[in-house]
Amino acid sequence: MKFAVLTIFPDMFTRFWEFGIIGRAIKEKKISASALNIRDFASGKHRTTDDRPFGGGTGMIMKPEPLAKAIRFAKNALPGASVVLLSPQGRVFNQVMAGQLAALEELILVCGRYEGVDERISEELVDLEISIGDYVLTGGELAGMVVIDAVTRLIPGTLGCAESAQNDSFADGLLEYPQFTRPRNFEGAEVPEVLLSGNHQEIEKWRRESALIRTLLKRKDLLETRRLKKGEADILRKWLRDIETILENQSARSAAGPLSGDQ
Ligand code: 4GO
Repeated sequence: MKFAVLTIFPDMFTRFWEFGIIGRAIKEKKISASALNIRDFASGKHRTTDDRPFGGGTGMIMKPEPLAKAIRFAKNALPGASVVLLSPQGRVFNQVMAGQLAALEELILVCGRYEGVDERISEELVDLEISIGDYVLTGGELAGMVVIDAVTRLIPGTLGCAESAQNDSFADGLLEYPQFTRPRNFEGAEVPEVLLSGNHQEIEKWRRESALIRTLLKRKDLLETRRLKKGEADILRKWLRDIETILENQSARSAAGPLSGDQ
């Protein structure tokens, strides 16, 4: 994958490219990355990249000419690239989209500043608008970094075996199971016994159940839109029966009256 970022603050990316899995992916040529300064494509003594909005109002808008020149320059270097604009108006980014972008060869990421870019840029030169979530940032740069990070780690060869994307939260639409390392007892809190048992079948079963209940408790929305995998319906039914038993016992106690030993 070849990434090109367009920004008026390219220095924000110089250290970003250096570290961890992204740093290694660049060194090992699994990805290439460059940040181009939109100001280099602006004309005039002051190389202005922003201007006042037609119709009035507060704030400044990114001028279309420097942006268009920058996008065309990047497209000349990466002719097969899709052009992505980071914007609160975009499709909300998720793991499925990260996987789709990871399958591409080239990506141009446009990072706006001020109050955003001239609408004609998004209309004419942008293939896809992406939002990293429903909040407003002062610029698209951090959003661009989020997309690059999530995409890079899905490119084959960028993760070591230990970091494998297979067990990720969301990899199969569920949150990840709880993880523990030494010590066995940390400030009185014990590691679940089954994880120390050495019984790998039991450990697998515990992890599948924990991932499922955790998703139900923390992110019910993920389960509502996902097709249940083999065995998961049985696990949910077992919990449902346990919950029903608890409720039935409660009604039985209430029916027995206030002096039946209930607190
Ligand atoms: C992207 C860009 C939020 C996002 C942005 C997001 N804010 N949620 N701000 O992905 C135009 C000027 C957009 C600042 C930019």
